[in-house]
Amino acid sequence: MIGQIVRVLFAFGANLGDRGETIRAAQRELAAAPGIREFAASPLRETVALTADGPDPEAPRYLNGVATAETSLPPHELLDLAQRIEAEHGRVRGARWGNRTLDIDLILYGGRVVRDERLTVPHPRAHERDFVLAPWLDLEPEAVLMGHGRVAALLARVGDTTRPFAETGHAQG
Ligand code: A4P
Ligand code: MG
Repeated sequence: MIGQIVRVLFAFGANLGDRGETIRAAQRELAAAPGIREFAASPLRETVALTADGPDPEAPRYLNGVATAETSLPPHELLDLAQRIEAEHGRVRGARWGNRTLDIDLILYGGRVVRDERLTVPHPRAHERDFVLAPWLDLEPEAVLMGHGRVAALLARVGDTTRPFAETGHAQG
């Protein structure tokens, strides 16, 4: 059977452990998974933790990044895969928006809208988060977020508090 090929956008976040190594390892696993191809990851950015009470400069900082890919997997199978990889990297589900070793969110699944108890796509908060928009803009300067417009304009509106992160052992482009 020939499945439909859909373009997707993932977002990655980590603020515990070896953040960069965890995100890069998770991305390698995703890129190698059956049903995923053309995987391309952004540079990572260091960001202030956004908690349920707002930005917390005292909390461990996050590294955040995004990646695009093409997939033949249905959206819920992609979520299963992402959650399996989160669990392998020691993700413990505690408080909402609490510290974590790895978070993988599905931001876009082609042009599809999905809204059920497990999955909301497009991700409902992506348009207001510099830690999603800034690395996305690094990867795709002309990117457009379905329903919200150009990523460059969205980032200008929310303001960019992220900082580039120099990865050790990461080849320069
Ligand atoms: N779920 C629904 N839609 C999606 C989706 N599009 N992608 C469900 C992934 N999961 C989705 O997520 C809870 C449930 O959301 C999942 O079981 C899945 O079925 P979770 O990862 O267990 O919990 P969470 O991530 O704490 O919750 P939530 O509401 O998704 O949080 P957000 O909005 O992802 O925010 N600050 C910085 N600087 N950087 C960050 O990356 N991340 C968060 C989490 C908070 N603060 C942050 C960052
Ligand atoms: Mg999440």
